[in-house]
Amino acid sequence: MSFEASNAEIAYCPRIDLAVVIPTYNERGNIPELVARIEEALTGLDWELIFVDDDSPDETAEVIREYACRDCRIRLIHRIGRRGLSSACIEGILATTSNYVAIMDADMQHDETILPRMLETLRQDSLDLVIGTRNAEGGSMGQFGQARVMLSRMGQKISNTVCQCRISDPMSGFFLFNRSFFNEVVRQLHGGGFKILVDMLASSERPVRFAEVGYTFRSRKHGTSKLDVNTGVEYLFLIIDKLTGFLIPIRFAAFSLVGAAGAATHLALVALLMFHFQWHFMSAQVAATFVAMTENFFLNNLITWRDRSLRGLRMVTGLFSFWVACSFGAWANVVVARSLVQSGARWYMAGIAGIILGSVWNYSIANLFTWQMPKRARPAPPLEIPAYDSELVP
Ligand SMILES: Nc1nc2c(ncn2[C@@H]2O[C@H](COP(=O)(O)OP(=O)(O)OP(=O)(O)O)[C@@H](O)[C@H]2O)c(=O)[nH]1
Ligand SMILES: [Mg+2]
Repeated sequence: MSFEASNAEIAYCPRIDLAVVIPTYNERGNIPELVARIEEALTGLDWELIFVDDDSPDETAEVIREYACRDCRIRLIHRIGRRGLSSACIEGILATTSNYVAIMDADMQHDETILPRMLETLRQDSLDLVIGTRNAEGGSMGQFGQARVMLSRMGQKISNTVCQCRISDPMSGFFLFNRSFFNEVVRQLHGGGFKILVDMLASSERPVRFAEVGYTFRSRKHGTSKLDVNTGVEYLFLIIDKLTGFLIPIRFAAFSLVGAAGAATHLALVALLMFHFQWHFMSAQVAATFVAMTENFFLNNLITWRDRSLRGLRMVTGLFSFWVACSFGAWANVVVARSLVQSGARWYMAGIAGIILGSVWNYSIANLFTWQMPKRARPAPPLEIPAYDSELVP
């Protein structure tokens, strides 16, 4: 069948003025009001709303699916075995055909009523990006606590090291952009963490044409914030990634740094046990190995695999599997180093080869087994979906 013929069979394909991509994780309480607010704010425009949910335990996806069944402008991308705000946004953006795309949060902190103005500004001035800002004229941090304001300012200063332009609110998660700009940067995106705007700005190879529209940041309506220590670590990883230009795989770099900390602990402990407590070398070595492996497990749980962090019973089983994996790694390290020395290699080259092999082994096994993505089994509470009375819904 020719392309023309198959084209002719497509009877109607509505033009979309604006796609709004909303990442969600445990936001079921916010969905009904959010949908109603966006529908009201975008009256007169042809829009679509794309939710990207990471299999929220509170079954946010089921609530969204109910809306999507009743209104074809509402769509759901339900990701299983994946986590991450930025990667969810990227997937949502790639799923729409709209030339103009907005990103906003589900918790109603972003003021949806400025979306039409943002779109108009972008179109009129042929810009790449329009950012909803809390730090310029017409904007405010609202009820945001002092500590969070300081944190946001710090993040803003750090972002200046990688961004191509000076914007007043790079920490904003509320912005609207032209698809052609996204296409330019998409292959350079880091894609991890929370700060997709910084990622996009830092990935551009030319100065970005942007404008800012002020708004007052509101308080979260329902649910809880997903911001935690990990978010800060992920932000630093994004910055390092942008500064080093993808040279280092971030998770492996974190694993290696944790490993280096473990090696330091190991050596210090062996010295302490031998020279202060008069232990025999082998006993000191065994004790120090277990302490270092345990320290590494907890640091990796906190930093390296922060997105799959183990808790409760899974933490205990994870620790055992990590011990087993690392014991094999240590064994492989010694065997390889010994056979290299026996075949004439210098001791330090053999040592380095053993360490590399052991580390890659430990990393792979930990990634595959200890911190594998969990399967969700917990049933969510029953759904209570309010009536949806859009005039436009058939
Ligand atoms: N799909 C997906 N969405 C996420 C993930 N983490 C957070 N989100 C969503 O991203 C948006 C922003 O998350 P928030 O927890 O509100 O973070 P924040 O706005 O930076 O922080 P607060 O000011 O404390 O609310 C919300 O809509 C979350 O539901 C994730 O791992 N996957
Ligand atoms: Mg929020």
